[in-house]
Amino acid sequence: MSSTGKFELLCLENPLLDIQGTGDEKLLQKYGLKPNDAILAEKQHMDLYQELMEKHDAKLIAGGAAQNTARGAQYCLPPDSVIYIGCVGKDEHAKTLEKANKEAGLKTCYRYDEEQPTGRCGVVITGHNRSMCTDLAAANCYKIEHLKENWELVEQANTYFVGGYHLTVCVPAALALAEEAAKKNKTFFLSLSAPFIPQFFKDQVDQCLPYTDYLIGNETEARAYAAAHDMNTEDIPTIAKHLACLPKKNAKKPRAVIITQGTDPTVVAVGAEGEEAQLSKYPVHSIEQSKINDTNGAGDAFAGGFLGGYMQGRELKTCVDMGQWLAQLSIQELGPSYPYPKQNY
Ligand code: 26A
Repeated sequence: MSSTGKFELLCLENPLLDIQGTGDEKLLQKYGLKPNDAILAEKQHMDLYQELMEKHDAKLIAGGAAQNTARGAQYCLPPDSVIYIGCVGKDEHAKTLEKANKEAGLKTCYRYDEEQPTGRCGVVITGHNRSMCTDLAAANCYKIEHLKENWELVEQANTYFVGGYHLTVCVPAALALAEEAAKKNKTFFLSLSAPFIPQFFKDQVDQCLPYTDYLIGNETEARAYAAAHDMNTEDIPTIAKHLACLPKKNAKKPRAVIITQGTDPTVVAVGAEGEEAQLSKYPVHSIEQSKINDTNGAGDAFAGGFLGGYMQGRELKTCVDMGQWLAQLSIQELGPSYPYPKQNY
C-alpha cells in the first residue's frame, strides 16, 4: 500500500504502559480488584505494579486504550494514515511506547511532562478476565494548550477518535476536536471505554455526545450509561437506539452507535434526532477457546478495525466485520497487540 502521508485519522487519549501478569483470586482480593474491570489507581494500589513484576512474571506491553485502537487502525491502512497524541514522561517507559508505535507505523506526537513518569496500567489476568488498574501520572498532564500547539495536525486530519478515558483528563481537548469536526463536517468518534466513564463522568460524556458521529462501547458500558441516566432498562438495542437519536450538532450525518457484547452479536443503531433509529445485529465469528491468549485490548482492537474500515470508505456492516476480525486477531496475541507479519482483511 502506498503512503497517504496525510494522517487523516487523529487519535487522542492516555498513553500507558501495560504491566500485565497472570494473577489469582488472592491477588485481586489483596488490592480490592474485580476480575473484569478498569479503575483509576488510588494509594492502596501503588504496590500492585511492583508485585506484578516481581511475583507474576509481568510483561511490559504498549497499552492505553486509544493508542491500541490507533495502532489497530494503522494496521488496516496505508502508511502514514494515523497519528496519536497524549502525554508521557521523559523516561524508559515512554521509549517503549514510542518503539511499539513506530513498529506499527503509527506516528506519535507526545507531549513530555517534566515531572511525572509515564502512566502505567496494571493488568491482572485471571482466565479470560482482565482487571486493569491505572496510574495515569504524566497522562493526566495533557492540557488544551498542547493540542493548540499542534493544531496543524488537527487541521490536516478529517477524522478524530477520542478515547472516553480521556474525559478523566482533559475535556476541553476532547471538545475542541468535537467542535472542529462539527464545524467542518469532519467525523468525530467517541468510545465509552469503561463503565466508570458513563457512571462517574456522566456530564463529560453528555457534553461530547451532541458532537459524536460514531459512539463505540460494550454492553456493560452501555448499561452503565443507561443506569446513570435513569433509563430503567438494561436492553442493549433500546439503549443503542436511544443514544443514536439524542440531539446532534452536525445534522448533516446521522449518529451510529456500535455496542459489542463479547461473543454475542454486535448491536448497531443508526439514527437522527426525532426519528426512529434503525437497528442491526452482527454475529461474532467464533474462535476456538484454546486459541485465545488473553482478551486485554479486544474492545480497542474492535474500534481499530472499525476505524480502518471507515477510513477506507467501506459500508457500515463491513466496518463492523473488520472490527470483529481485528479483535479476533488481537485476542490471540499477548496483550493489546496485532499479529506480524501483517494479515489482510
Ligand atoms: C483513565 N484510564 C483508566 C485509562 C485506562 C486505559 N487507557 C486509558 N485510560 N485504563 C485501562 N486502559 C487501557 O485499556 C487497554 C485495554 O482495553 C490499558 O492500558 C489497556 O491497554
